[in-house]
Amino acid sequence: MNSSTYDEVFTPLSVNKFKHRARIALGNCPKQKPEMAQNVIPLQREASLTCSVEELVDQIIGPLQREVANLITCSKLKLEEALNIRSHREASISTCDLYNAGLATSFKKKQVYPSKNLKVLQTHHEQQETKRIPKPFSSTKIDKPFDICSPQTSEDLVEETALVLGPGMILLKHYIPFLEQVNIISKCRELGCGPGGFYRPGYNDGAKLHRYMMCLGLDWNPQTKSYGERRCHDNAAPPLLPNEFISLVCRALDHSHTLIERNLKVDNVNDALPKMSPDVCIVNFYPSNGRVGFHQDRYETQESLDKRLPVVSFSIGDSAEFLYGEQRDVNKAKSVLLESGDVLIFGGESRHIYHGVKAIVPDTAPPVLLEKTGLKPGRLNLTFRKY
Ligand SMILES: O=C(O)CCC(=O)C(=O)O
Repeated sequence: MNSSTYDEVFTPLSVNKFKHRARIALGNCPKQKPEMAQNVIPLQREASLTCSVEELVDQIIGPLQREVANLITCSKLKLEEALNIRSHREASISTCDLYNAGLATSFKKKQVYPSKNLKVLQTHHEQQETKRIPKPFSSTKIDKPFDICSPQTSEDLVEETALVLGPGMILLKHYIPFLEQVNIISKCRELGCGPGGFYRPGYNDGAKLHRYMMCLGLDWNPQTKSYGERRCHDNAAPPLLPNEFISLVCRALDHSHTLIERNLKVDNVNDALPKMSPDVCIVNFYPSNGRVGFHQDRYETQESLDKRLPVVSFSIGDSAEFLYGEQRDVNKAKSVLLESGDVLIFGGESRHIYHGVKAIVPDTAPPVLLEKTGLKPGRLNLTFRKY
């Protein structure tokens, strides 16, 4: 046996320990508990009777050595792949990437993937453990260490990415951290249950919108398509826009600027996507059958529209099928799924895109979010603008 290759990777079990285990496998160890003997595979027990303990040890180490050598090659390739992907993104490699790439970050931990031959030497307890260890060649992914807590942040659940849907139109996937989603829901609930809170807008002909609505900053009247200081139906003043909402919008815009500067060749990032600090927000709650027709947002002040200041939209809860397009014809619209934690931004050249929510996808909200907040089935949307 070539022990140097083997020693580079992990400390081998001592021959004595192997001998001890081999005796257990052969069923002749006086200390062996009866239930352990039941786990010995009969075929291997017979085979092992025909050779010495030392030969048995060699039979075990040989395949193990090959597997370890394969594991190192496989891990190196995966690490290179991970580094390449990351260098394209100009970001540093994370623990998560290393795990996804199939390589544990802690090289101190020696992980052994037992070969089939080793199974015969395992105690009952070890066999149970082995069942949970992924085999390196059946999957490229190595499990993360066990987390004793449930995922508490959106980063734990999903990876944050960004999509450019058009000029000045960016979708920040899973951007809002879990705890901020929780805070947004609880703030919207608090405001929504007070004066100027959620109601279901209707038209003079009796038709009702397919969503509940609350305005912040200024009231938006869907029937007259105009902003005002007070709501027509109950004269309530809309609640003020909470500072934490404004900060999150500004953060998302700053982040988008950085992404545009790094990844897109634009002469002036401020032209591509002008920055703004919102002063109005429409909070929509879509039940499972909620929707909003294909429309343009063009009722803010002329200054805001001329500057093509962006619309920033947060999605929380169930996912939505969002349609958007340059033309009024909904049949020519593109579709994108907006999930909990997503931030959609459209400003600059995309400020006047047509858009709408075709459908809510039921039961797609993260269960932990529902458990934590008690949010009803449906989707919460906050759409921010500069009036
Ligand atoms: O819910 C959405 O994502 C869109 C809302 C919207 O278009 C609006 O409030 O004008």
